[in-house]
Amino acid sequence: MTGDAETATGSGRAGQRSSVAFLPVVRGLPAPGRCLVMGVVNVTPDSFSDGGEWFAADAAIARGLELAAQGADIIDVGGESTRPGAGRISAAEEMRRVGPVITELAAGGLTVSVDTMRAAVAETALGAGAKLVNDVSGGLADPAMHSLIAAAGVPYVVMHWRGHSSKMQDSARYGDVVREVCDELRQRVDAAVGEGIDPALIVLDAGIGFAKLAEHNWAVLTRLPEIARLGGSGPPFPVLVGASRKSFIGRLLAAEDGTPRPFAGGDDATIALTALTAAAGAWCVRVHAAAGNADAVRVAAQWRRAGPAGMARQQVAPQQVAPQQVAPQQEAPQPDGGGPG
Ligand code: PMM
Repeated sequence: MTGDAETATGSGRAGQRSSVAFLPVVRGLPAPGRCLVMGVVNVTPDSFSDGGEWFAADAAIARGLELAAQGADIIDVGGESTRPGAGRISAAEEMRRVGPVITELAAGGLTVSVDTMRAAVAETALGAGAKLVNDVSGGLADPAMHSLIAAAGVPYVVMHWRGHSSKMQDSARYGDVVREVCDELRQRVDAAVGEGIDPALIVLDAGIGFAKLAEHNWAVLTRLPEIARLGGSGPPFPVLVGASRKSFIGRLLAAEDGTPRPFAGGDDATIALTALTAAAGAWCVRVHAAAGNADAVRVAAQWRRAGPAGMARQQVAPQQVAPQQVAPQQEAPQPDGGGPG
């Protein structure tokens, strides 16, 4: 483990330093100048959040297209459920589930990510047109993952993870959850960079609901800027937030008798979290329903532009805010298309 976030970031991320008004840009992915919306398509019979609704390939493809039409910038396709207590499926079955869905969505011009912990599945997905690998284990589940990502040169989500779903909630024990999440993420980032992954292609995720109780989820959600800098003072990594429909929302919104709100009944609260986390600088939110979240990220972008940090940035001469200062070798942020007011 290194003692400083700068160690892992090294020269590759120099210049990706951003003020609160800047959003990181990840090479090869959409850069609309606001927090991105990642729509979830779980090609599983048993995911907690959508209960197998998109298990058939044609239903999953239709859902991906629908999410994109509702404003999702990226479609995240996963074949293995990670709900607490879930067992594993074979790699062959995982590929069978996600392969045709990714092929079809990518062929349709959508930006697709694959949600997998397996290098072999990631490789198949990249071959089918996926542009981003979303690894909830940050490389812990499959030692071949980092070298595959390094060779492919694609963006890579490193999530905080303490073990497979079958017993991950046993590990939901922390003294200082934010510090421990930062330390453990830093180890994964160092391992990834050590295997040749470009730090500019790494996205961090604190792993909401993964080995975390409600109090842990709220702590990390409210301290995203610290997570982005891995608890140090180096440049921030882009941060992905996956809070959508998770059980801590259902518990917050429980009925008077304590019965948790069913998962789909958490969509409005998810939108509220999207607005809050996007305003705090999240790079992307991973959600099950796109439309309201697509509105929320636009509200948050305007909030950031209109706020003191955004105003200060507008007062700086243009040559002082050249795109390279935001993200070298990457696209300049583009306006979101929304006018003033
Ligand atoms: N959560 C789930 C699955 N994949 N990926 C990332 N990066 N972050 C998450 O929080 C995350 C994930 C589990 O939720 P789901 O069953 O609703 O997809």
